[in-house]
Amino acid sequence: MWKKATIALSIIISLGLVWGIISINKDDPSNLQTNSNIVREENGVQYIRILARGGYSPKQITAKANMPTVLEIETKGTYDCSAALAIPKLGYQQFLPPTGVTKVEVPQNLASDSLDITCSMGMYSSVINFSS
Ligand SMILES: [Cu+2]
Repeated sequence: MWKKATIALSIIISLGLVWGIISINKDDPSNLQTNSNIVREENGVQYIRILARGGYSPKQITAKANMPTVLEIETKGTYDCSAALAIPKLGYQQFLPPTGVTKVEVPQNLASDSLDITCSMGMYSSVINFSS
């Protein structure tokens, strides 16, 4: 009798966990983005759009190397620490507004290899890989 109850309980808990994982993935905004609205070119400048909310998405981006590049960091009701943005390679550290788009220029000579974007505590991150 006890065993049956325990089995039933663990099935219910497992279903709850699975459901939780599925709904977390549904909310992941990177699932809705396509590459064409992440990296785009306009008049010889490369723009890279990153969403900061509960982390950064997408977490991996491929962009062109050695091009004048502008990051557009978007916040949308962002009250978590992903609003405390740090880009070590640029010596950049800034608190983003809870909602808006913050532009960060990446000089052409630094648009090479890779560029790490993190929260100031290093808990969340994203990386841009520049390929020539
Ligand atoms: Cu953090």
